Formats: sequence, C-alpha cells, structure tokens
Amino acid sequence: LIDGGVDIIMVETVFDTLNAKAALFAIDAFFTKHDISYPVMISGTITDLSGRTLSGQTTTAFWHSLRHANPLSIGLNCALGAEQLLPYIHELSTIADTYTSAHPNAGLPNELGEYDQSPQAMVSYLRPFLEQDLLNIIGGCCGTTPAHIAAITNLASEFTPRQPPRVARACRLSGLEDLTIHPDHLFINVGERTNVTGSKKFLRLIKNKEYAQTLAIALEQIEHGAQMIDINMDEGLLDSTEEMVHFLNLIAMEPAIARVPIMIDSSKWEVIEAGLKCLQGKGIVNSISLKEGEAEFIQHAKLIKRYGAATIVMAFDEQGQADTAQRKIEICQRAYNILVNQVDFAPEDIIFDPNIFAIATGIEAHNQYAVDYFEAISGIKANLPHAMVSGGVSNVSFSFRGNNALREAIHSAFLYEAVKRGMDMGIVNAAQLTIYEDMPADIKQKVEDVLFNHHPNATEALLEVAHNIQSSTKESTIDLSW
Ligand code: THG
Repeated sequence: LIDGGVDIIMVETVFDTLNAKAALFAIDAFFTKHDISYPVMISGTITDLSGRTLSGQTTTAFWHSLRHANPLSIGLNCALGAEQLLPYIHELSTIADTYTSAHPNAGLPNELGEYDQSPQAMVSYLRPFLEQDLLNIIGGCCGTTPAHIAAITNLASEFTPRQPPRVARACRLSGLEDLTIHPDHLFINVGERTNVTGSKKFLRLIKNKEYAQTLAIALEQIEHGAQMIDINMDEGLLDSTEEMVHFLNLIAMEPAIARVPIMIDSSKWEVIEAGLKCLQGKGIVNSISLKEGEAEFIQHAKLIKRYGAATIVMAFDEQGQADTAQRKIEICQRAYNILVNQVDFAPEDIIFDPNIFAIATGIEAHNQYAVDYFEAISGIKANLPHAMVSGGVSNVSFSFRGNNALREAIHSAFLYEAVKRGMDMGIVNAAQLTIYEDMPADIKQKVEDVLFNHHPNATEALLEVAHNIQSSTKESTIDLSW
C-alpha cells in the first residue's frame, strides 16, 4: 500500500479485535523498521443491536484494546445504518481522545440483501451526529453511492468538526468489557487460583487436561469478586507456552470469563509473549524487572507497548530482589524513569510490585517484611505519579500453611494496612477474604503485632489464639461437572 502511494493506512471493518491488534502490531513494526510514519485510522464493526463486535466486545472495550496504537481516528463502519450506529458513535466520541469516524451502510439491507435508503433519508439520520458534535470524519459503507456521498458532503459543510475531549489519565483495561481504574477506585481483586504453582488442584486439572474444570475455577473467582484473573503455567513438567496459549484460547470462548482483563503471569518471556498474542483485550503482563539489566527490560517494555498491555514491574534488579523499603523504592524509581523517559510507556500502565515476602518464618529478619512492603507503597505512591502498586497477598502467610482461617485473618489485616497506604490491586483468593471489620478485636491486635513486628513473641501469641479464628471461605456456587 505504501509503495502504491497511500497517504493513510486504515484498519477497518474490525469484527475481531485480536486480528486488528495483529495488524496494528505489524504496521508499527514496519514503520519502525523503515523509519517512516503514516497516520493510521481504525474502524470497528458493531454487528447487531447487542452493541458488541462479533468477537463480543463493547464499544469502550474495543477502544481500550486499540488505544495504544495512537491512531489518527477511531470509528465504526458497516453492518448498521446511521440510525442504529448513533448510540455507539456517541459512546466512542465521549471516551476517545482522538478523531472519530463513521461510515454507516445505507440503512439495513432488504430481503434481497440490497440497500434502498435514499441519500436524503441517510442524511436525515446523520444530521444528529453532527448536531451532537460526535464526528471528525464521515462517509458511507455498503449501499452508499456517489449521490449519498455528495449529500453527506453537503450536510457536513454546515458544521465544524468535533473537538476531541481531554480524557483523564487512568489505567484503561479490557476483556469483552472495559475495566477503568480511576484515581479514586476501590481495591482491585486479581484472582490467584488459575496458577499451577499456587494451586495443587489447578495443576492437577491442567496435567490431566480436565479443562472444563479449570474454566470453572476461573469463573468461580470472578463470581467471588475478582475483577481480573492471574494465569500462571510455570511448572517444570508442563509445556508452559502451549498450556498458556491453550487456556487463553479456551477462556476467549467463555464470555462470562472473557469479560474481565487477563493478567499473564510467567517468569519466562516466551510464555508472556505467546500469551499476549492471544488477548483481544488490554491485559497486564506479570511481570518484567531489571533483573537481567536495562537492555532486556527496555526491549520487553517496548514489546508490551506494541502488543497493547499494561505491566507489573517487580522490585528486582541486577543485585537481586529488594527486601528493604529503601531498595524497593529505589528500584521502582529507576524502572519508572526508564519506562517513562526512554520507552515512552504510559505511567498509568505501570504497576509496581515491591515484593510481598513471607513473615514469621522463624528467621528474625523476615519479621520486618510486611513493614518494608507498607513503607514501599507510601514511597512509590508519593514519588511516582500515576503508577500503581500491587502484590501477591497470599505470599505473606506462607509460614502458616495448613491453617487457612489464620491465613485469611492475616491477609485481611495486611490488606487493610496496605490499601490505607495506597495499594491499588492485589493477587488474592477472591473467595477467601475475611472482612477486616468482622475480625474480633483481640485477634486483630495479635495479627497486627505480627505484621508490624511489635515484639519478638508476636507469632507465638498469635498461634495461641489461632484456633478461635473463623474462616469466611465461601462455598463454590458453580457446578463443576459440566
Ligand atoms: N507478585 C506477582 N505475581 C505473583 C506473586 C507475587 N504471582 C504468583 C503469586 N505471587 C501470587 N499467587 C499465589 C497463589 C496461591 C498462593 C499464593 C500466591 C497460595 N496457595 C496455597 C498454598 O500454596 O498454600 C495453595 C494451596 C493449594 O490450594 O494448593 O498460597 O507476589 N506479581
């Protein structure tokens, strides 16, 4: 197309956003390789009055999935006439901080598959788009003729183009639906159970290829309040890449699961990249770090940007995992500067994980780990604008394995303290979060003594009352037998 002399590249009639993401990835790679740049237009297709693309996304989710391509315009074309398209263009116009376009059909087809809406009729349906200031670019798709275009041109000449809105900075994710994390958002629960290293049951089901049951685990977390799910297939005896791809493709066919954004969890870049190629929505990479130095960190960050995902950055550098508050904050600051200044990575798409380590392990130095994490949250939130903080909450209670009620109490008190300091999201067992307010005061005090390392006997004192703690674990509401 470029050799032939086009001025603009348009990725259009998008009914599968993953396909569009692949096109946009290729276009960006091509521009970079040849050191050229052309404006890119994107136009999706809402297939029917459900207001969704054929691959199931809402208009807003569609925009969140493609926004990273920084297009000249985002719009809708085909499938519907102007009349039916109006509400979806309205939605796009309010959320898209770029130009908008509409190329409707000349009405809906008749029984013979022909379009018989006249230019005058089409223009009467298009007039509200312009009166409401929804568009920058306007044209026609199926059934439109030069006479329709002439009438549209006439109409458009009466109006001035839309001014794109200023849209507040926020992490804007998507599955089939959007998940927008506004600055005043509530804590975001990320489901931890679809993890072969975090759940014996999930590992067994994956090994035995009992995929229907693995999907039930994913769904159960969402029903218990997970707004995202973390997926991890890192186990020595599995082909992690193959399992990640297989599971993500299965999820994509289950709308009740695919509705939420996906967090791809692996310590291997190949697995993460294979996973990114399966997501039509905007998900989160879990994780990258400075462990192998700056060059690799930058290379991965650039690719994440091109695939259109947010990312978790671990407080890990060439020297190892940070365990003191000071090192956690220093590493996050260094990573932030590289991402924002060198990679041009959106700061609202950076989620720091300053390492939640197990406390009460019997090693004295570990008793300070929760306090260091809490201090790191405050430091990150104070110094790194728009970046968020996450962590694997269940890690903190590893040394109390076997006593789930006690672990839940610790998680709940830990989250209460962490969220107070600005923790934005956490990988948790969504079915197993005790409400902090419901905890008896004496238990609360003893848990806090452990978390804050108030005195050397705090762990023993907590264990003495552990048998009084009630578990809040919710029973599964899902029939696992389908
Ligand atoms: N940071 C980031 N990602 C992470 C972690 C983190 N991913 C993995 C992990 N840590 C978070 N996920 C879990 C999942 C399960 C458990 C802990 C953390 C867990 N599982 C029970 C156990 O091991 O005792 C499961 C028992 C069972 O059912 O088999 O505690 O920190 N970025």
